[in-house]
Amino acid sequence: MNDFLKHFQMQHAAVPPKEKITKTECPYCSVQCTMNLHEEKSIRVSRYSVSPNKEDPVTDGRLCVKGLNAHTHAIDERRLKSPMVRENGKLSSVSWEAALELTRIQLQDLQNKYGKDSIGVYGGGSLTNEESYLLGKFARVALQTKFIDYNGRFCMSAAAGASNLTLGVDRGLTNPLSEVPLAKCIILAGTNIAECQPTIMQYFRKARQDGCKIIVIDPRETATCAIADIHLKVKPGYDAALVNGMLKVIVDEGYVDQGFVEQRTNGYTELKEHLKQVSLSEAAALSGVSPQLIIEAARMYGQAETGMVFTARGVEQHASGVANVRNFLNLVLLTGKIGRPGCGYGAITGQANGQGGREHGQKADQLPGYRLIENPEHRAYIAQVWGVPEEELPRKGVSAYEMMEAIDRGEIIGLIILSSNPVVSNPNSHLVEKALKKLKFLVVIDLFQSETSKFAHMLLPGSAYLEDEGTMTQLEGRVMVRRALKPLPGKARLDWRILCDIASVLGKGQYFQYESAEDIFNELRLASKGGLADYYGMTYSKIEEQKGMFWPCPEEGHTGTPRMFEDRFAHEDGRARLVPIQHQNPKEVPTRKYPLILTTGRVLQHYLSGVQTRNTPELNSKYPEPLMEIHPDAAAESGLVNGGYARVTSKRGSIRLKVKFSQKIRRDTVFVPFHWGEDQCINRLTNPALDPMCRMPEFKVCAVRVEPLS
Ligand SMILES: Nc1nc2c(c(=O)[nH]1)N[C@H]1C(S)=C(S)[C@@H](COP(=O)(O)OP(=O)(O)OC[C@H]3O[C@@H](n4cnc5c(=O)[nH]c(N)nc54)[C@H](O)[C@@H]3O)O[C@H]1N2
Ligand SMILES: Nc1nc2c(c(=O)[nH]1)N[C@H]1C(S)=C(S)[C@@H](COP(=O)(O)OP(=O)(O)OC[C@H]3O[C@@H](n4cnc5c(=O)[nH]c(N)nc54)[C@H](O)[C@@H]3O)O[C@H]1N2
Ligand code: SF4
Ligand SMILES: [Mo]
Repeated sequence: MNDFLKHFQMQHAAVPPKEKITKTECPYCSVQCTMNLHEEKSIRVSRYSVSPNKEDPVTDGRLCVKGLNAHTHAIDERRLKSPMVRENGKLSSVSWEAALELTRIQLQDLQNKYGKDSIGVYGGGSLTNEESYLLGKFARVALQTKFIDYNGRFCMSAAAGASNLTLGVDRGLTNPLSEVPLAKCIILAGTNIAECQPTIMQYFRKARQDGCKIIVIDPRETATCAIADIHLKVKPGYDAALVNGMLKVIVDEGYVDQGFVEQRTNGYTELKEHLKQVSLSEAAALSGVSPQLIIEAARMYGQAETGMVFTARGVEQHASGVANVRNFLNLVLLTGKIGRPGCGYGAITGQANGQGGREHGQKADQLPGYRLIENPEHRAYIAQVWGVPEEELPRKGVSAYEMMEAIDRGEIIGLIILSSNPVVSNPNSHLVEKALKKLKFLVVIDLFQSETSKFAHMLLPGSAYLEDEGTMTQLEGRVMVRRALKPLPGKARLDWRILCDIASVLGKGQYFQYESAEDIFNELRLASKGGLADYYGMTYSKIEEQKGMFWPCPEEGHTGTPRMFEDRFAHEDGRARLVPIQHQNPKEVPTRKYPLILTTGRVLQHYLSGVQTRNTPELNSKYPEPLMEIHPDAAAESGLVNGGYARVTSKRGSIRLKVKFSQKIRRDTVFVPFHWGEDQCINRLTNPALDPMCRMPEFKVCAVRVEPLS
């Protein structure tokens, strides 16, 4: 060994790498697990790893495999590090000044020629509350366009619609998770918690240990079924029919909480009349669940002293999504199981900030704090907070997929996408690709190149969770502060700064003067004041002290609202609405040509459109391509072999998928996860039929045919 090397090694031995430990929150699902990020700094490189945070208020330090690897994508070398502009089909790096100047020219030119509404804005549920709020303000004030919507339209809109109609307000869980173990019967409908919110399974396991009965409703025997006492293997699209059967048993066998129904609800007479027409045998025939099991499940829930009902996308992502959820809420209300410990409802929120992202104005019809853009008082209040004339605020626009249709028709000509990958996540993605190609100006603000950025004229490098500070509202309605831990890579900028920068070149800078995310939060507090989702009483320091605060929190001295609806519902008369739900068939049912039902969803290792998790080797290696789950009997009929490939075809398209036999799925149904793009994108096949009220697409049912491929 030469002297230099010896010297070098001794130096190294003398200076052990320095470790810095900081707290952050997972960027993926709605549980928002907190964790410790370890940075080991040696001379040239930093090494990062993650350890559980035992002081987490919800998970006692549990993390799932996605959380354990979440930092990998954020520190990846392939992150976007400079603005890029497409010239002659190729993206090349430009300075921020050039990118912003080009953006100004393009946006002003299009708006001068085609009107303010020729530009659309499309957001996402991974954004902080501050950014979701700012994006809404950016569309209405900087661009003055009515066209803004976001990916949460595909996620929470049906549950939100149902909760608003029935309860008067939409907050994902009406009770904190800590009350789950107090429930004596729990219904989990279309929610696969074991794979999608794994770190909260402990609450359900604890409930079960304490004697709670658990009913799972899902066309597949999922990992969540491991805790089920009863599994109702419902036919996709037939939940409302199944619940009508359960409601009938509850009324006929006397499990109705008469006092609660009289004092706290409207509509019982109409519901009772409607249930007279329902026959148990028809409910069973439609839903594919035997009458005995329907009766057993209804008795289990009806007789329990306390109970909770949870729904997620399995029930909600249908053209009848609002009606489906309202029928589950009928169950909750008829039995008086809400507003007390261990009694409540929960729509299990999906994205990191799926809850906050739907409250502060990135939805087409909405202003901050759940205010409505068509309500004159709401408009006047927000116009005053923003310092603009009320008449200048645009009216309501259209939902996410309808924006794609408007682009296809040539009504929207320029689009800014912040934190979403619509080419993979919209239904009927052929139309989306066709539409995006027609845009004269598409700006994508992302961390990586994506299936959507292929169509971008300009690609701007945004911020990942480790760099971006702000608040996130997790599934319980608990607002948390996430601190920034790392500098941005290269020339990337904070997402909210990018919006302020664009506003500034458009001459609207005076409305977007913020020094920090906290500044934006303080404006959001005021904008939400007096609204249903009221954050006025929260501050960063109070939130941190209390380890999160539940909204509504209307005054400065207020400590937040963990349990909702103890005395009254949010409708003006304080009462919840019972409502008769007529079962409706899915918009597409199997035929001779398309004999199977396709349903879609998630797997543990991947997240949404997959851009982040497919770029994480530890996750991608465990589940590298989409698998089509099919029952061996159905597969045999079509000549498919396990591990072989199949062509899967719907009316809208056809893709090639690897086949995975599963005894756990219904014989009439195949399941495909949606985390992949291009030739593996299952949304090339899905049906864009929309719910008439909330505009949720029917991701969970369409008709397909499967054929073997060599
Ligand atoms: N690993 C992982 N976790 C995630 C995500 C992710 O991408 N990956 N995404 C996050 C987001 S944004 C969301 S929205 C949530 C989603 O969380 P979930 O809604 O739990 O996830 P999905 O897999 O879409 O659907 C849940 C279940 O619905 C069932 N299902 C299908 N059709 C029907 C039906 O007609 N009726 C009933 N009752 N069930 C049906 C499916 O078999 C599936 O098991 O997960 C969050 N967590
Ligand atoms: N068939 C089918 N389709 C579905 C569903 C289904 O169950 N079945 N589920 C629907 C649901 S519930 C959802 S939520 C949608 C989600 O659909 P998408 O919004 O398309 O999903 P994401 O993968 O979250 O897209 C996020 C994009 O933004 C980037 N990104 C992530 N974080 C940040 C950030 O902080 N800043 C910036 N600038 N960029 C960021 C990522 O790299 C990625 O490219 O998909 C829907 N589509
Ligand atoms: S459960 Fe959700 S928030 Fe927690 S580590 Fe896993 S993906 Fe992240
Ligand atoms: Mo979602």
